[in-house]
Amino acid sequence: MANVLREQGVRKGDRVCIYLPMIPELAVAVLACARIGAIHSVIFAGFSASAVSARINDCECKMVITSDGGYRGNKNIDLKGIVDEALDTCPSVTNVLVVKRTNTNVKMKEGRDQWLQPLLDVALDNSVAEIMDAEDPLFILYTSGSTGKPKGMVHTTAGYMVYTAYTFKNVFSHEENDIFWCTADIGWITGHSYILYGPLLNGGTTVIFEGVPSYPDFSRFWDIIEKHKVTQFYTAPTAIRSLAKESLDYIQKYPLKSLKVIGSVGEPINEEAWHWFNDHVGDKRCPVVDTWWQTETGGIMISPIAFVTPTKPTYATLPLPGIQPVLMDEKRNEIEGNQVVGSLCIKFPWPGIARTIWGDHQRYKDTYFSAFPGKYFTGDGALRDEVGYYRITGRVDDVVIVSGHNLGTAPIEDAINEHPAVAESAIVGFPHDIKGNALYGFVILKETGEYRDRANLTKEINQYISDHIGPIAKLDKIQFVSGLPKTRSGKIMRRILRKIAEGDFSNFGDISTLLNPEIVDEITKERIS
Ligand code: 7RM
Repeated sequence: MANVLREQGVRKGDRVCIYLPMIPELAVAVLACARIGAIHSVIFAGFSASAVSARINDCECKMVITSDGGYRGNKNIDLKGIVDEALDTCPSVTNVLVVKRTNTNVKMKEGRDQWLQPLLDVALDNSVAEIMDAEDPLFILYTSGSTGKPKGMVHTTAGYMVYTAYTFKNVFSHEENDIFWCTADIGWITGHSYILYGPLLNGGTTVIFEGVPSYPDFSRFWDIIEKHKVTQFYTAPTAIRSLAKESLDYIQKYPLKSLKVIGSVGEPINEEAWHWFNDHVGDKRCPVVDTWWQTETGGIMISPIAFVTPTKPTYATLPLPGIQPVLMDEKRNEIEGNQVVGSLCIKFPWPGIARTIWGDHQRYKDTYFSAFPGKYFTGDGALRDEVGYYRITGRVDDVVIVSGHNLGTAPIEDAINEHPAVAESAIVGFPHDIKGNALYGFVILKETGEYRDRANLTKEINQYISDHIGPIAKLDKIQFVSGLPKTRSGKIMRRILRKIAEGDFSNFGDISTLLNPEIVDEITKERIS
């Protein structure tokens, strides 16, 4: 593959965008770029044509690697068609390589598009690795920006690889012959770092899964763990919650004895989900590593080290050796001591930190280094408990001030999720004449049917909040919904919910990164005024 890329004129420093489903060719394309010093930019194969074209134009890649199609559950996605549409507005792209996956009929543009396999068939099978400087870019990855233009985070050859290798080996206690499975998509940083680079740099075996946890049924994950004797299983709270609301029969059929360590990433894991994961997946025997990190950090920053750090539900626990987190107050002072809350910053750089935003170094400085001068600002809030363990409470912008009280929406959601009828919830603030802000809750119910009486349920949910947090955190409005607007990486797009709660339907901004844009209409129609 490296030879094919060189043959097609790709050179060190050139950008190559990769828009592929979770097939081996995706890993091969990424690694081939790394070998020849080309900067890969993987675009998640669920992004729309306009999102693809925005990313291509930002990094001005020469080449796109895609496929005739991809499967998602029982759906067939026309990836090549999406690329064709995107490329109408992408003058930098001269070359498109197409992997055959679904045997869908696609249009091939003369002089631009070629099938990959015939090129591989005639390529030489030895290729000299390009010599790189430690600080040469390895890849660009766009963050699923909740506002504005996506940010192309730039990671470097040495720093990123050192950091992913180090964190992978230690956090997951990786040993020879382990079978590591991270359920993320390679289109996200979690897939880059812990499907590809981390495991492979350690000579490990990594599972690539093309599919969804619910197809053909809710046993899929457990079936794969059993089939491949997976030793470390790394997934997201959103997946855990979606499986926890189904019958236990789906998981109890599987002994899952091969598992040694289980991990969570992507958002705060609520208490109920943590226990379900620990009890039913880890069998109370596997350490749960709740790993906090970001696209920008390259690898895991705050996390238990399996078999070393005692775990605590909902806590990411301690920074990894070499990482120095600090909590800051509104006056930009460092908060000392324990049992405190603040904005999470990192005091000193580490090997895996993103070096810049592609083409916009000023934006990089403004976004990460200006709120708290001299420190890297994560955008997250955290608390430090009595022994110095960290719990990430969510984005700092998810704080709502109600009657002068700072309320984090995440702990309120935790409380609601404890209610036996609730599957998932999201809370936002909306302007209120007296309190300044009040709280609006969007709640998904489990499909048990026990709780038909919505008015009663509303009272009970507020009672839960009262009991867990205090009456101040009670919700003014509760709307029962069938889903929440989520980005493709499972993050709730709260700015949309905030607008709906406010009653402002004029401009939801860019919703092209939503997995389920249709839900926005449903929620808007049934809004409680
Ligand atoms: C790896 C990844 C980053 C944001 C981050 C947090 C949230 C991630 C956790 C978490 C609580 C965790 N990269 N986040 N992991 N919050 N506990 N273990 O997700 O760039 O896509 O997102 O995700 O808010 O700032 S990301």
